[in-house]
Amino acid sequence: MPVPGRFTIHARDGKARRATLHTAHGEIQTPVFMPVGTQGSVKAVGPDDLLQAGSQIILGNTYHLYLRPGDELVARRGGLHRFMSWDKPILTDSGGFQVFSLSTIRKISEKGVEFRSYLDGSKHFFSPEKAISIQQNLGSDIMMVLDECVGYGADREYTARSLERTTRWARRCREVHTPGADGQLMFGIIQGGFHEDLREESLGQLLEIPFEGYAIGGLSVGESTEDMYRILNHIGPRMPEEKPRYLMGVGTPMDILEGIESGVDMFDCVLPTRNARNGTLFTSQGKVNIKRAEFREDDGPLDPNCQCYTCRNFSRAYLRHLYTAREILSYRLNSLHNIAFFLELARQAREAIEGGRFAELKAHYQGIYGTDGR
Ligand code: PRF
Ligand code: ZN
Repeated sequence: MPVPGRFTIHARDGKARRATLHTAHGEIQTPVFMPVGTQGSVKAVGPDDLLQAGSQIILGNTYHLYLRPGDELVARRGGLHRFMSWDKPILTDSGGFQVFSLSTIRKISEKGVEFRSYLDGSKHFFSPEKAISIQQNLGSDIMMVLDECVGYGADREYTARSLERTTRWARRCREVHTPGADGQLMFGIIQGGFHEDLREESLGQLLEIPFEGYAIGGLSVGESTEDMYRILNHIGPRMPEEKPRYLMGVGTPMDILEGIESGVDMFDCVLPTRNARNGTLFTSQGKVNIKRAEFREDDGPLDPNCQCYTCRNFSRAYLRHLYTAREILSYRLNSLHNIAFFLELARQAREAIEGGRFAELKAHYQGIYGTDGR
C-alpha cells in the first residue's frame, strides 16, 4: 500500500487537476467533495447510505467531539472510524473555526484560545498542541492545524498580526506530530483575509513548515462572491503543485467549480445537508424548493438525471408530503439526494478534467446555477 500522503496527479486541464491522495484508510480521487459529519454523524444519513452514494471521505469536528462525547472516550472506543463504523478516510477540522463561529465568549492569546462551551457554558482552552492531541485521539486520516479564521470585518493590521500567529501555531502543531506518524497527515491553513499580499505572506510562511497538504481558510465568511473568487483565483494557483489543496467550508456548486478551476482538490460544506433539511434540493435543473404547491401531485422523480436512492424510488409528490408532514424520513431522503448531487458534481469534474472539457462543464453549470450559484 502506498504511504499515506502520497499525491499523484493524473491529468490537468488549465489549472484544474485530477489526482489521487493516499491515506491510511484508502485512496481519495480528487477533486473530491467531503460531506460534513460534525458530531460523528453526517446528519440524517448512515455510513451505509454514504457508501452507496459514493462518499470517499467525510469530515468530523474537533470542537464538537472534544466537548461531547470527549476525544478520550472516542479513543477508548478505538477511534472515530470504529466508533461511528466508517472505514474510509476522515478529515477532522481543528476547532479553530468553530471556536470563533460557535463560542461567543472567547479569549485569544499567543498560547491559544480560551472559550466557553456552546453546550453548557463551561470554560475550555485549545492550544495548538491540544488541537493536535484531540485529533490524534480521534485518529483521523487528515488533521488540520489550529488557526484563527478572522471575521469579514477585520482590518488589515489585525489580519496581518493574526496570520503570523496562525503560522506560529501551525509550527507548534507540526512539532508535536512527526510527519507520517500513525499514518495521520497534517495540513496547514492559509489565512490573510481579503488582501492578496497577506495571503501570499501566509502561504510563504507556511511553506517553510513541511505539511502533507495546504488549505485555504477564511473564505465564505460573509464576503461577496467577487471578493471570494478574487482571493481564491489569486492564492489557489500559487499553492504547492505537488500537494493536495483544500478549500475549507466552501460552498455552492458554482463555488466548487470555481475552486477546481483555480487548482483546488478538496472541498467540504454543510450546504447540501443543511439545505436538505429545510427542503432546498440541488438538481441538474437548478435548485428546487420541495415544499412548493406545484409538486403536490407531481409523480416525477426529484431529478430525472440523478441515480440516487431518493430519485430512483420516490416522487416529488411524496417528498413534498414528507416535508410538509415533518416526517423524519424527509431529512434522510433529501440529505441523500443532496449529498449524491455534490458527489456527482465532483465526479463530473474529475471526468471533465481527464477529457480536457472542464471549461465546458463549468459553462454548463453556469447556465443552470448562474454566475455565483446563490
Ligand atoms: N479555518 C478552519 N476551518 C474552517 C475555516 C477556517 O478558516 C472555514 C472558513 N470558511 C471553514 N472551516 N480551521
Ligand atoms: Zn437524487
